[in-house]
Amino acid sequence: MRDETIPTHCPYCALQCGMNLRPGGAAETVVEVVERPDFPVNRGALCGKGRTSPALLSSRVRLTEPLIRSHATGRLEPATWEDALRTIADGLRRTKDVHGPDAVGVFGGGGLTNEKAYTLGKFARVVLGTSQIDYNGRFCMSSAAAAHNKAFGLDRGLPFPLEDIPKTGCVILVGSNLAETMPPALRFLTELKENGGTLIVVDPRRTKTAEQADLHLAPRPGTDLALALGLLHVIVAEGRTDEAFIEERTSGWADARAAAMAHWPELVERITGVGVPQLREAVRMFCDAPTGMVLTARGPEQQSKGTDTVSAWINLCLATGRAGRPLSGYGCLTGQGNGQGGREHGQKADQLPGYRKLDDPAARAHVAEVWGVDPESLPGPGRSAYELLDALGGDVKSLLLMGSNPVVSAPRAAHVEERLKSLDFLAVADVVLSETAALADVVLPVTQWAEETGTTTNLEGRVLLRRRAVDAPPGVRSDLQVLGGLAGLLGHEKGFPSDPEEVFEELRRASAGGPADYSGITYRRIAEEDGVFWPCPEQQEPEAHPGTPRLFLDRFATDDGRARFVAVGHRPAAEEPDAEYPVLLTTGRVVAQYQSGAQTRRVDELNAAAPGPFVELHPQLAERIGAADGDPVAVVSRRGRAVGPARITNGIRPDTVFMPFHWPGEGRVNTVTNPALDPTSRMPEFKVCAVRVEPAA
Ligand SMILES: Nc1nc2c(c(=O)[nH]1)N[C@H]1C(S)=C(S)[C@@H](COP(=O)(O)OP(=O)(O)OC[C@H]3O[C@@H](n4cnc5c(=O)[nH]c(N)nc54)[C@H](O)[C@@H]3O)O[C@H]1N2
Ligand SMILES: Nc1nc2c(c(=O)[nH]1)N[C@H]1C(S)=C(S)[C@@H](COP(=O)(O)OP(=O)(O)OC[C@H]3O[C@@H](n4cnc5c(=O)[nH]c(N)nc54)[C@H](O)[C@@H]3O)O[C@H]1N2
Ligand code: SF4
Ligand SMILES: [Mo]
Repeated sequence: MRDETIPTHCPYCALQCGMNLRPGGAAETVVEVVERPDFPVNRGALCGKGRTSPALLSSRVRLTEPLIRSHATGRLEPATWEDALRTIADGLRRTKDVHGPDAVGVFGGGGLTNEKAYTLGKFARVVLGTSQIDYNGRFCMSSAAAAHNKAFGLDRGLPFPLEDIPKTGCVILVGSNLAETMPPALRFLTELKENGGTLIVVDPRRTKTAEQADLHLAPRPGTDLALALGLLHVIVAEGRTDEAFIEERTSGWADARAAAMAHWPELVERITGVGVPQLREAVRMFCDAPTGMVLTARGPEQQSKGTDTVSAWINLCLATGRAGRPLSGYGCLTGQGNGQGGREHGQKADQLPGYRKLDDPAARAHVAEVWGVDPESLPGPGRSAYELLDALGGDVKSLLLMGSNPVVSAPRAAHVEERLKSLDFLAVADVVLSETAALADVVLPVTQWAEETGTTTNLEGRVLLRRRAVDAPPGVRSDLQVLGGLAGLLGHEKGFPSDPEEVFEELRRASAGGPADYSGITYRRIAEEDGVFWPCPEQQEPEAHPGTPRLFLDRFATDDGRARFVAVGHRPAAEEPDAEYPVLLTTGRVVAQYQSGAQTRRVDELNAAAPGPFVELHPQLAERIGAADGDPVAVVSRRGRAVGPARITNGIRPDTVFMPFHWPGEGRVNTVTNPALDPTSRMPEFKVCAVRVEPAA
């Protein structure tokens, strides 16, 4: 252990708050977190998860030795690294020999560093030769990514730094509860209002975030597309479009306009439940301000029409000239620690590093050269995350999983659990024995953020350096060591270094010239500059490229430089309420738990704050089913049932119930959710399905 204070970033969400780590601290942790006020994103502030993150470094709660499932007992038993890696290599090779390379699957995560995501994608394509790789980011921001690419020719979550938000005139925040999901970012909204700006929040629930709004619109879950189209209709009808901007900077307006004009405010009121006066008020607020932003998060995106929904919100920005200009634009608030970088460097089914397309011959040639392989040897695009999980035990027989816990977090989770159990072979690398790791044939204990160095790219597109601050416990290895070890056993001695900086240097070359160009970024620059925004192509000294905090100010990243309107029309959710399942279920998060809870459920302070699931429902619905506050309530869909205590509140629509998804067992809401997929992004419909709500006697 070193004794200086080491600047680094939080292991959890996409805000990637800066923190300092100092050796020592509470008895059960090896480091303590100290404020890092100089980092501009959070200026020292941390939520409870970041503050308590060192608790997970303690060996009391984590895995510290490899485990192999014993044939004799059926249980996971401690094993040596040598045996564990050999068992995995044998398992994957056997599947490949008997059933071909595409029978081996790989599943990654948006929490993995850039170096890990890059190496995992390379490992799948080069060592295994499989097309069957995807990751949990598909469940997260894929709809926004798809809409970004369509409209702007480039997908970076935010086209501007967070510090621009307080300076704009009006923000429409759609389906983001950032007061709970990124608490230090709430400051940007508070400052917006202090500066005289206005805030509109769109959420079926009156969340802590919605409480901050000047105007709260509470649509029925799954109707954001109609809402955005209705607003655009009013904008056109009231003559509030920016014709000069449309003419100079965009294409496709005529069709998008015609599509929006079919969505009369009265029709939109019927679909969404948001009144016409509120629609007009929202348009007035947004268009009266000289500048404006629309920010979306999982609410409108995790729908079977998430891509079209985001396109509709982008259309609204383009039609009003709120894009491609200072202090205006559309942005998506990406979620996971490396939700941005994790979607750029090749763990996605259709992707090569640098956000290149796997089916683009020039991209294949470039990356194949960096990898020293024949472009012909690279497989084509594979299945999306849910489709891959659904195929387990079918034509995908073995799986290597790193950085996700789908038993809790995947839609239709009981089915996914059963698919995982039907595999010939499952290997999981994790820091804890997650519900998914507990099903594995081999479990590998890996190092954590404070024990390893690596880069992440936060929701602003800012590439950051997490630094190693402490030694890992003996018995634990890094994900890069794991992949390098397996590659060696599978005949690839070279090309899989375990030193993160060495991997990053290769990633720079692989990304050079691609949409997400990191070639001008080095560990040293990141350290000196509070992070570097991509794209940052390599240029000759002394004029290094400064990085790109703000995108699209001169031109969009399309071939002709114009942003593209996409003509979209409303359609219902994949599953609408009926007599048998009359209520809408939506799902999301609470402040003290993270994702599947694999990590945060092991931290005492967080567990005390959020000990278990609950069912949020309106007093009218509670009365109709005869439930009092705290009574166990069952939420039942065509896929299964989840139970939690009733939490009765006026802050939710009477036709909707809400459950957070952080827990396994009978409170696992993903037993209930609908895996209906968006046709473009293949995002599952986590945010709306039809359910019955009843006392769980
Ligand atoms: N505490 C905590 N913070 C986290 C995470 C966590 O698990 N816990 N996860 C991180 C990750 S990976 C992500 S992706 C982000 C997610 O961050 P958010 O998107 O803020 O989180 P959610 O709670 O999933 O959804 C946001 C809101 O969408 C609303 N909503 C539900 N249905 C609809 C709908 O149909 N339309 C609209 N407009 N809104 C709807 C919900 O009521 C909810 O308040 O958070 C990140 N931060
Ligand atoms: N109903 C419903 N379901 C949802 C959502 C929702 O809103 N509603 N949101 C979806 C979204 S946006 C997301 S992002 C997913 C997230 O859901 P998951 O993919 O399950 O995400 P985590 O719980 O973060 O799982 C990460 C796992 O990897 C481990 N881990 C952490 N860091 C590392 C590392 O560096 N290496 C390795 N090998 N392991 C590591 C953790 O211990 C944990 O077990 O859930 C989705 N599921
Ligand atoms: S807001 Fe996100 S990055 Fe910041 S401390 Fe909390 S979990 Fe960590
Ligand atoms: Mo996410």
